[in-house]
Amino acid sequence: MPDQIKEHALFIADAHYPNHGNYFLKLLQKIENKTIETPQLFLMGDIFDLLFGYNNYIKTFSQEGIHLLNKISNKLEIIYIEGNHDFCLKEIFPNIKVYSRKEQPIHYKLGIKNVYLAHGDKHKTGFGYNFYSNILRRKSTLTLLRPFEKQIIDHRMGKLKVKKICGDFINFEKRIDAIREHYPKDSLIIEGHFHQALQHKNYISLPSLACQGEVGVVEKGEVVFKTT
Ligand SMILES: [Mn+2]
Repeated sequence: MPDQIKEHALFIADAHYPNHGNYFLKLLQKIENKTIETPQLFLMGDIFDLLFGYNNYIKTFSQEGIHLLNKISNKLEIIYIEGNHDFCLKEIFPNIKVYSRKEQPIHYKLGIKNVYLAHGDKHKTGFGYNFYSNILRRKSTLTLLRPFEKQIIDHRMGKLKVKKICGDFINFEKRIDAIREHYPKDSLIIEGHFHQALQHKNYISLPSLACQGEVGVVEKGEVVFKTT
């Protein structure tokens, strides 16, 4: 039996911390000091602009966020769905339920409705993307790259910092319909990744915390978008 998504559960997606604002850190502080109360926190991927396990240098960019998230995870149920910018996270967050791209979608229930959660880069990404992400998201690759880590990571971080991550997605409904084909018609699909903040039929494209400054909140059994 799938777990329930609880009333007042919080969905955070695509914060791209720390390169695209510190909304994420502010939000964590509000959860920690109980300004925001939630029984369940879903992190929907690309929360960090670049973070992966088996590497100490990459953690230095996001230390405050990592530390606070770990602290909160001692007393709050947190589900972390990895994105294409944050992966191999199980070793960084021992008290968080972390799901890799391979393990997605995650099946939950919202009332009697079946809900499928994924970051959003699972389907319709093509061979190149799958090849690249399968190789990259591996402990062996990350270990192998370690001697060059500073150059590679500094270079990547520099590019990510100036990358334009907000904007409209052309033909988005067509893309959504292609994703919807992989799921039962009467289910609800919730994803991040596209930064669009909209619902199309049974598909919810969560707001990006970095772009819209909003999160998803469950109110009276429905997911609504709210500024934090
Ligand atoms: Mn993404």
